[in-house]
Amino acid sequence: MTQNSAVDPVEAVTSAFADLYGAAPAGVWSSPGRVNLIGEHTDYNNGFVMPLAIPDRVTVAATKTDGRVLRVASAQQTEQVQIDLDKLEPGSVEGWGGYVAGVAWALAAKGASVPGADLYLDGRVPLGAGLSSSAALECAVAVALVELAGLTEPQGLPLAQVAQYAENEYVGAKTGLMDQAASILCTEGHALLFDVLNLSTQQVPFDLDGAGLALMVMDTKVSHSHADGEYNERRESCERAAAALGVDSLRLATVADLDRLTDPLLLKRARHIVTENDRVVAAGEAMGHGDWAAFGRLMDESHTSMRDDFEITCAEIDVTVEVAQANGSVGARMTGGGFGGSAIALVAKEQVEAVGAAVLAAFAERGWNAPVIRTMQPSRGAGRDR
Ligand code: GAF
Repeated sequence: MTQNSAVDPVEAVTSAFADLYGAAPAGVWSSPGRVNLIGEHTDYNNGFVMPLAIPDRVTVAATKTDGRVLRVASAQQTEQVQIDLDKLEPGSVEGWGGYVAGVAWALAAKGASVPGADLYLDGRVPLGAGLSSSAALECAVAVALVELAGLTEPQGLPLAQVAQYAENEYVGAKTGLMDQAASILCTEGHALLFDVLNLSTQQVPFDLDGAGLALMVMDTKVSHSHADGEYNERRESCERAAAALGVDSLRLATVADLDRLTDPLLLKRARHIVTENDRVVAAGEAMGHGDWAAFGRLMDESHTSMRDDFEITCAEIDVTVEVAQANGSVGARMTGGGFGGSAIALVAKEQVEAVGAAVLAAFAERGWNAPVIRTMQPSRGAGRDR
């Protein structure tokens, strides 16, 4: 994916739309990627997560048409996709267009009357970086189509659930609700504490500048091809562990229950989920009190649990985290589904350069491609931009 970051995305899609379709768009909408601060693989176990929206977004210019077709073009793709709204069924459109088709299909499945439309997309969430580019795409299209359809519902969490339904049932990726909820619900300057069991959310103020901190996001540029299979395997292991414990989901299990698991692998998988849920709750409290030392310790412990119990990290991610920790990070961990992607580190502002240089040096020493290292602020969720 190319990142045309020199040009404002709203201007970029507005002019590209006009060039392609011959008139200005009716509107422009966008939705962000996310980093998850803590709470990994807990969402599909009905647990707790704590993501924030990143500044990278997918932006879409769109206009309703009279036909029954979605015409979709993208700044990052050479081919235009045409989606026949009357012939949608799971998997009928493959590749990137499948996420757009999936959202139209999911909205229709929930009773919405989706109109024909012309769309022009600009996706600036890097692909394969563990920053949730697919949810950003789904949610940008979802907010645009709902408004073009003249609907006031679904909005908020129900709209995130529509986007998740598209991903689960149309695209066929059995992911949890975190990424879509983050993309729709996050607000600037806050982390989102989300309880998936009760579908309750809390916006926790996350004032990095006020605390003298920076959030480093380090994209290792590694994305392992077996990641989807491993993700599904972890999900199944969690379901088996919950069944063995006689609970609906691991959210309802406690550390004391773990002794009853006789399969050593299921024990490790379940231990990650049960302890991670406790860590997210504790992290929410620590952030609320501005106790950054405690928050950072929980990040470090989360990483160890992902590495040793859930076994979803990889060498490049572990080295990134270890180097950040060795260079004075407040806390560091992998973010996202795993097997590559990005690590995050909470770092005193004056340490950012030293941590970044040390990570780059560690990668160079090992002959690995350089990671992309940035700092990010908690940003706004999905919405209309023009
Ligand atoms: C991916 C999934 F899409 C999320 O639902 C979540 O499970 C995450 O991996 C791991 O926490 O981003």
